[in-house]
Amino acid sequence: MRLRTLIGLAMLAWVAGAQAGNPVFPGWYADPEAAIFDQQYWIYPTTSVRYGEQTHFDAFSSPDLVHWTKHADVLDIKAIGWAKKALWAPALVHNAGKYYFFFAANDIQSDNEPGGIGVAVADAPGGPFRDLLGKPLIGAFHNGAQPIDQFVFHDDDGTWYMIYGGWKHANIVRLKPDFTGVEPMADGTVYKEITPERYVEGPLMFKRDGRYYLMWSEGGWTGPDYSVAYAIADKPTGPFKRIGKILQQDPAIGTGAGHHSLFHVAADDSWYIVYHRHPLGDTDGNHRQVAIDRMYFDANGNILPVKMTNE
Ligand code: FUB
Repeated sequence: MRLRTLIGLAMLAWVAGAQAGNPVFPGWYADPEAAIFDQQYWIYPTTSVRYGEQTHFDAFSSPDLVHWTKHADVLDIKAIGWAKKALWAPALVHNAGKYYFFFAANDIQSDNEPGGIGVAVADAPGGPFRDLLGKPLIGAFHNGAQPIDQFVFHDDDGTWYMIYGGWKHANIVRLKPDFTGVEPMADGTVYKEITPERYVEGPLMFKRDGRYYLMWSEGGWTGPDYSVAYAIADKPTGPFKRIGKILQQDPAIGTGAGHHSLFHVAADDSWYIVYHRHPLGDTDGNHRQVAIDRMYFDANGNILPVKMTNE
C-alpha cells in the first residue's frame, strides 16, 4: 500500500487514532511508500537529495505511527549492478515469505545507462535487499510512460498488477507471480494505458466495496501546486472516471503535497495518507518531508478532502 491491509492486528486496538507529529521523521525524504509488515508500520521513502546522489534508501518502522525507528541503507545502489546514477520511488510487498522492493533507477532519457523499474528481495522488511533480476523489470518507455513510480497491487483474485509511469502516462501490467517479469492480461495486452485526466505521476491503486480506486500526483513535482487526485473504475484496467483532487497545499502548513501512499488499518477501518510536502517558504525542490494525515470516505465511497496538519 502505500496500501497494505493488515487483518486481525490486535495491537492496533491501542494505537487506533494515534498519529505522529508532522513531519513524521527528520530529514529530506520523498515518495513515501507505506506498508504494514509483521505488525509494524513501515515507510520506505526516496532519499530526497540531488539527482545522482540518491544512491541508497533508508526505511522507518513504528509500532504505533508515533515512535519511528530508522533503518539506514536498507537498499544501496552498490547492490544493483546495472544502476549507476540514482534510485528512487520505492514500492514494497510481501509475497510467499519474501519482501520485495521495487524501485526506479537511472533516467533512461538522459543517462547513457540502462535504467527503469527494478526489483530487489530480502527475507526481512528491514533488508538487506539484493537485486532479484540483474536487469530492469521494465527498462523502456511504453505508451509514453517513463518506467518509474511503480505501485504493486494485489487483487483479491490473486493477480499481481503493477501500475507505473512518469511523463503524464500511466500503464498497468500484470506481474508474473514470482515478479521475474510481466505477462499478458486476459485480452493479450501487456502494457495497458490507463492514464486518467490530468495525471502526472505517482500512481496508487486499491479496491474498496468492489470498486477500484486509482490515485496519482498532478501539477509540477517541485512546485507548490503538486497535489493528489483520484478516479474510480469497475475493473483495475479501467476505464477510470476522474472524481477530483483530495490533497493540495495549505498556505498555513506546507506546499507541494503529493506522491503519496496509504495505510489501511483493518481493525477499525481507518485510513491514513502518507505523502511528502515542502516546508512553507522553502523553494528547494528536494526539500521534501514525509507527513501522515487521516483520510476519510463519505457514504457514497468518495474520498473527502484531506486536512493537512502538523499533528
Ligand atoms: O522523487 C523523484 C520524483 O519526484 C518522483 O519520481 C516523482 O513522483 C516525484 O515525487
